[in-house]
Amino acid sequence: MRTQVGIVGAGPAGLMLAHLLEREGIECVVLEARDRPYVEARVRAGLLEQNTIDLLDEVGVGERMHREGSQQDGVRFRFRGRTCRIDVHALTGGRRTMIYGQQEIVKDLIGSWLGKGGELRFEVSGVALSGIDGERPAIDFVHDDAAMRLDCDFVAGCDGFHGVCRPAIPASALTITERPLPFGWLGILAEATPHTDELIYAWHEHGFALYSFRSQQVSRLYLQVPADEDAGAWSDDRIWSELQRRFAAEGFEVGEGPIVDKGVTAMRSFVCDPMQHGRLFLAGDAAHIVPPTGAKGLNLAMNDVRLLADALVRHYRDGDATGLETYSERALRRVWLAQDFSEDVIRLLHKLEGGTYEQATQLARLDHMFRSEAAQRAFAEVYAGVPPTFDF
Ligand code: FAS
Ligand code: PHB
Repeated sequence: MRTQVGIVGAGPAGLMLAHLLEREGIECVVLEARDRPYVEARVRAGLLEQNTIDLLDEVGVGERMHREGSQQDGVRFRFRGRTCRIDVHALTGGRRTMIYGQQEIVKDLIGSWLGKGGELRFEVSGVALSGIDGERPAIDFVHDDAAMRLDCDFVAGCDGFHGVCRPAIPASALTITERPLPFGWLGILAEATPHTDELIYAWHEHGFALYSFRSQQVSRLYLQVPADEDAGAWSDDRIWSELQRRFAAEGFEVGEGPIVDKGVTAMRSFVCDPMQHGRLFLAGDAAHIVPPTGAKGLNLAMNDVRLLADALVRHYRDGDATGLETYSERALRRVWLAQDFSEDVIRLLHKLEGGTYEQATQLARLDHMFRSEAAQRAFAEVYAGVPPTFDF
């Protein structure tokens, strides 16, 4: 097979890149290791920045998001029975966020891509890259028991953290920065009516908690737990009583219901620099992992492919290589800002060492956030996603 851009991975990054290239007349083929039902059922992110909302609209797959998603004009902090609401919409000149499950985005992008006759091979195996240092990279893979080769001009490594693309780059060519974090999140999906219409980030002596949701019938909640915690050690009753404790406030109760999914997500930060080697360009989790504390993982993946698509268009349309040459540096600028923001939410709301000094400084910052419009504006700007002009 032959194409212009070979895309490995049909997650949010790979599928969005395919749409952005196709609309500019650039050919591409997407190769995915898993089957369609699996990738469309994988529960992950849920909070979309304004930039991601705009990108989904731009490529024409935003309709169901606006119909079924929950537009968020603000976000709330809960601590010691007090609630501080940050009016993100007002403080950012009209930008906002959206609650819409990542698996729904993947469903919309796959449906749209196949609907327009886009090339997407599910259940490929043995993916191996060659020639990425030269002008004619190729991707070897097996599909339907047949060995195949995809010749291309560029390879987009959108195959996530455990993919094969980043490891295809010689370790000596990369600087890897990694920081494991000393806690995890116990996340649940419950058939329970959410008792909030905006996200609540909670500070509690016992540790952090997050109240999110997926619809008026489905709640998504998280509890800070030790990194090696076994989700099996948490009965449903224990989960609900701990959530009630951490969100406690006058006249407020967490809405309970059958828990349909629960699991512990380990937390770490990981950055691979550069995000490019020869004709191989990495995007999304293939190049970086941010702890979900700032809800930036999915949004960074979308941002990477927006920059990469723009760079590839300038290459093919204008013969201008500057976009490709500066892609990694520009993408990493936003990656590091997201790392800092995610770390900030950890420092502000998570129990690390514990003890008086940590608690008192956290509560002082929360109290200041409560009283200072400047502090709220600074948080709101990055929370909603700094505008795309930041990347140029
Ligand atoms: P993905 O991992 O989504 O997609 C990569 C694709 O490549 C997968 O479909 C995989 O099957 C495929 N692939 C892998 N190896 C391959 C191979 N050899 N050949 C072919 N295909 C291959 N982010 C947030 O912003 N907010 C959150 O709340 C949040 N929660 C999360 C919860 C969990 C449990 C996890 C794991 C992540 C969470 N994230 C969250 C981060 C998450 O959303 C990622 O940032 C996002 O999935 C990144 O998208 P991609 O880079 O497309 O990678
Ligand atoms: C979610 O809705 O799953 C979610 C929202 C915000 C986060 C993390 C997860 O920071």
